[in-house]
Amino acid sequence: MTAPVELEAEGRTIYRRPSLLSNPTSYCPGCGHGIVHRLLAEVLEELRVAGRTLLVGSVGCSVFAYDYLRLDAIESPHGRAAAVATGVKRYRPNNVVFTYQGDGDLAAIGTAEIVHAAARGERFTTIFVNNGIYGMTGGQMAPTTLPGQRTTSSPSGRDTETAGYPLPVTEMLSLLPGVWYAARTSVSDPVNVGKTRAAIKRAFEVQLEGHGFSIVEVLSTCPVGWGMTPSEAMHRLSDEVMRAYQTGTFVDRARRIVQDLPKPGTPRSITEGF
Ligand SMILES: Cc1ncc(C[n+]2csc(CCOP(=O)(O)OP(=O)(O)O)c2C)c(N)n1
Repeated sequence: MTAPVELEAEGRTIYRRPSLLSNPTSYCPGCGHGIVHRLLAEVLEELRVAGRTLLVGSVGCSVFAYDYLRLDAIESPHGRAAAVATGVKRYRPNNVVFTYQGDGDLAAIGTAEIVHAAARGERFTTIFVNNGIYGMTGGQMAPTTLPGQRTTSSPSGRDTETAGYPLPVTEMLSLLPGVWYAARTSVSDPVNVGKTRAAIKRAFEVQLEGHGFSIVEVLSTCPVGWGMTPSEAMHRLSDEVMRAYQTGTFVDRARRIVQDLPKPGTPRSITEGF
């Protein structure tokens, strides 16, 4: 069934599907990727840059972005999106270039690529969808999995003795001077979806202003991988996940915002939260 392009209630338009978004998607019910796709479509339409935007796809459920966003796209091998985007943006500096990556792709196999692209201050944007798990391959533990979280490869829960603590990628990258914008948001409810939209827009503005690397990490859901209903997954995201991962803008150098990163002992900090 094709969803309506526009919905009205009481004479008002309450939903309009962005023209950049094709429909329907094949994501599982309750998956956050569809929400992030819509926000990307809205923002790129609003900024009027869709015609010169190039999406660098990755591997994982995130890969379907190139099916659902009517943008030019290039696919990269698992983890290598930041390296591919580096080449594309350097060769075509007038294009708006972004990578769309999951946490398995960006924070595991692709760690080196993202860290070095950020360190070099490459002038592209990364949309990093963190659902704390390898979604596409069946729900294995990722570097972002919370301590104690059961996954198919940590059936008794992530043991920090052997598997360490989750990687706070965006805080780590925000320390690098080449990183001009770094924020973490969530799709847990309409208010946070709105904040995610604002962060995605700001990240692209930073690129359009000609500055260095920009990244938005979006805390998201994987109900099937988490073994939950869509509604349970949304509750887990707003309770457990958002308690562990601080949201907000860590750095926006063009606006001279450099947030003090949480120190151990600070409530909701990246260490205490876990
Ligand atoms: C080189 C290589 N290694 C492993 C895989 C298998 N693989 C496909 S998707 C994936 C995990 C993706 O997880 P994530 O990036 O978190 O995305 P999600 O599916 O959760 O959106 C893996 C390991 C692969 N395709 N290529």
